[in-house]
Amino acid sequence: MAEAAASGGILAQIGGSAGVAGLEEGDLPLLAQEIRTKIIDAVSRNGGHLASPLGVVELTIALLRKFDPVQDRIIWDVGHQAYAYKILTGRAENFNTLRQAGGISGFPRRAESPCDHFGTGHASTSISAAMGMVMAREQAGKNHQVIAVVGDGALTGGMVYEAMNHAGALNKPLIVFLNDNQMSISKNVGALSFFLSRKFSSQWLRKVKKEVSSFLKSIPGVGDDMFNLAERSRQSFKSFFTPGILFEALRFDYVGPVNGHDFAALSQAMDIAASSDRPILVHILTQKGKGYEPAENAPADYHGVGRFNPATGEVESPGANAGAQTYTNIFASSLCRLAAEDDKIVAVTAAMPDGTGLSAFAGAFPSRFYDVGICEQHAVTFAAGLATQGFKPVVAVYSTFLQRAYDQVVHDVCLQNLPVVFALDRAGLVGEDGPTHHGVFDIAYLRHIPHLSILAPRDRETMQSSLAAALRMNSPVAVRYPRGECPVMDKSGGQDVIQPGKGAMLRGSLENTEGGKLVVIAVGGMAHPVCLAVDALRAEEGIEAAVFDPVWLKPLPQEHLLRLAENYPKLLVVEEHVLAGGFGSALLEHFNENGLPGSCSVYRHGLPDSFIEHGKAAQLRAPLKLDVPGLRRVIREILEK
Ligand SMILES: Cc1ncc(C[n+]2csc(CCOP(=O)(O)OP(=O)(O)O)c2C)c(N)n1
Repeated sequence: MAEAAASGGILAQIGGSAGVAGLEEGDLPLLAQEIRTKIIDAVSRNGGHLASPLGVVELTIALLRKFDPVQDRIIWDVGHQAYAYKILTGRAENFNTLRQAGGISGFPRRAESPCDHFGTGHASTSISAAMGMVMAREQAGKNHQVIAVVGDGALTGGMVYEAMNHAGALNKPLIVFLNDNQMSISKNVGALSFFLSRKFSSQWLRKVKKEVSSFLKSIPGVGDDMFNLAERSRQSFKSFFTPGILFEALRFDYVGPVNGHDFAALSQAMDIAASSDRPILVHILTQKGKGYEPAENAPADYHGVGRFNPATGEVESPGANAGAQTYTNIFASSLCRLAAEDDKIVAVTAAMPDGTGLSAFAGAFPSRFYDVGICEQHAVTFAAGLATQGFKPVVAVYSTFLQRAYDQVVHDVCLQNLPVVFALDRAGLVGEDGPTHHGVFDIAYLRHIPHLSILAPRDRETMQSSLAAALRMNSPVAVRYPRGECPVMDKSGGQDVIQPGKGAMLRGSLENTEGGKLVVIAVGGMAHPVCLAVDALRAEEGIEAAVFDPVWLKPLPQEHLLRLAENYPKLLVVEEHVLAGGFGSALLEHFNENGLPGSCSVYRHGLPDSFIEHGKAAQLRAPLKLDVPGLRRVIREILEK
């Protein structure tokens, strides 16, 4: 392979995973280096996950030397770390299209390759899916391997234990590789992370050893013998208390920890795993960001990054919008301001302190901040518990991740009418992370729940006042806001959100004194592009349309809506959310129940009944007509109807 390396690299020569098995061990470090270069190159151009994929390069190579990615079923938990896997399973050539519209997805996808056996994106699902595949294999009498690769962060999600509990009882061959880098996105949290990193070992073990020893010695007659036996036992106190005991209690065999960057150790671990006839967990230690200094030094910053200079690691500033305030920033600063005045406000995140902006709160109010790990279900019920005791919890969570805590929202929070505020970030299209991460279902999965109010701020001012209004309510409230820059808009909305069920007229008037034919009802972040579209239509085409922002998606601003329906011939709802069950649906239901003035027609514009692919948010919005030019066309078309 030395020649191969000379003639364009090992990667170019091996042509896929089959070639990896044939390589000599001496060639593997060079292959790992080439893969890292390819990952850094693609991510520096397109943005994406970096530190996690870099950490599993050797593990991926070792996996593919032992297992067949088509016949065997390899499942990557979360899936953001599977870049090397993609490169080695037929996607090296177009890997540079990573996360681009029409290009390689940032996550495993069944439609993308026969080697992607299960689509992932949300954490902690891999062992459950693997268990389904294990039992399907048993039903079919086949003998391929089923393998889940799961991070220590994903191990903080309860589904992992539900699946292991099941696996341990069924006792069929299943391989779990625990990729332990001691990091979730930020530093991993929880008792388990202490356990895995053996932080309990020194002081705690000495104490346990002392106590157990004196207990054994104190047993009359046999105590000394038992103590000597324990001392001589194959398992010393220290090795007895390995991370293995947790998994062994769930009836998994445990192997490890194994150095995840040492090919010889990994190869041995693969052999042991492959020869197991029952559930086995192999504990692999890896370093997040391995092989790229900036990511090794700041793994949380390089968990997910925008475009950057690969030579220096310096992340590109986003051009003209550099320094722009995002909805997340406004949420973070508003929350800190409100919390300074009210010590009952506490904040909860499910492993996303940076993404949700709660790091600022954590710094200012460390004793009132809780990172519970990647467990949205627990986060919600935990907040419910806090609320029963007089606290005002704010659960900051991405719209897409709250999906998995639906029952906790219904049963634990809303049924008991507890004052929990859900700060729903990333509501709408998120861009390159794609369909697993778009937050386009939350209005539908929340608005039918009794007691719950929903606010959708449109700009900086309403963002601040919405959070304040939500915290004043003595009941559950969701505040949904999109990813990205939070505009400053000319209509002051500060007054509008103080009273539930009152919206704001942004262009035109409720009475339609202008005599317009159409009012656009723009939900949350859509208000800004809708106003730009309406302003352009007026200035450039002489077309008149009004704009109303409901602010409150629930309770509906009924009185305002009725006046609009009485005064305008056409109502058009615009929302970056699926049409089914969205705000437009709510409006139609309302008018169906309460009567729509005969002269008025209602139109809806939002997302179709399909999953939206990955790509730059602007590229996704254009064909959906959710950008300014598209909105202009939609408004014009409806006016012409
Ligand atoms: C249900 C859910 N909540 C939150 C996230 C956001 N998220 C993506 S990766 C990640 C950390 C995963 O840590 P780990 O499993 O240890 O993988 P690593 O990145 O360290 O390789 C989190 C919290 C998610 N993907 N799914």
